[in-house]
Amino acid sequence: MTSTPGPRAPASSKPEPTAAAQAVAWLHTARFLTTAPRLEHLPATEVPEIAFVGRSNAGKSTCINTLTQQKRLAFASKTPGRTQAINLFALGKQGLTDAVLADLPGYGYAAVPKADKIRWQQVMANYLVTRENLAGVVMLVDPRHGLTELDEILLEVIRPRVEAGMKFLVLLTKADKLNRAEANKALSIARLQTAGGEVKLFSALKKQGVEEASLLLWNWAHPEQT
Ligand SMILES: Nc1nc2c(ncn2[C@@H]2O[C@H](COP(=O)(O)OP(=O)(O)OP(=O)(O)O)[C@@H](O)[C@H]2O)c(=O)[nH]1
Ligand SMILES: [Mg+2]
Repeated sequence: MTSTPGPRAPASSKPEPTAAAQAVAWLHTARFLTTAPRLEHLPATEVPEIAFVGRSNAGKSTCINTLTQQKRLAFASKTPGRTQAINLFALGKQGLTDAVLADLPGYGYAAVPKADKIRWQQVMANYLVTRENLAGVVMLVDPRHGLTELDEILLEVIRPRVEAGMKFLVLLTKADKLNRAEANKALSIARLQTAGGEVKLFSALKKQGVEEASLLLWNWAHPEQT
């Protein structure tokens, strides 16, 4: 991203940290806020909220841990379906919350009973349609699986909000498992499938895409300063 300036450096005689470095430092302030088994248990928030959505096991919780540089803020696991509630994390320096990250349960995990699956799809859809302060959605896709049917449904659910100005980013996760040709192919297919939306490669293992994603999130949460 070269077009949108990032966080402003504080006035000081020290060399100014880059916008990306400040965005990364801002994400590191993340702390657990609350967990809600159902939508109606989620507290209303006053600040911009950024939700991480995607198929079960896509790497949402790992992505949050990587972006916030914390090992176990969000629960990541080899077992799909690990995140079963909506978990909120507060962001902001000096204990002042200026944004919230939401780790949502993954969808599409085969072993989940059908009734639970449908319930969760409804919770997700409700959240994405009704959550008032939702400023942006990060959709995580494992490019080795491509977009699943549920990803497509979710895209349709959020399309009106994206058209109304909500921010949207697709992260192709586990990019460390792709070679360069596969990565380029995955990028172009995802760009087509998301109608030209913003798509980036991400690897928690190699810390690929961390600065870019951090800057975007900072900009989403501070539109008045960008
Ligand atoms: N190689 C590699 N593995 C990753 C990466 N990100 C996540 N994983 C692995 O993928 C598995 C699932 O990661 P999670 O972060 O728990 O996935 P999730 O999307 O939160 O899953 P649910 O909570 O079930 O929806 C774990 O074994 C992670 O270690 C990555 O960038 N590279
Ligand atoms: Mg998770």
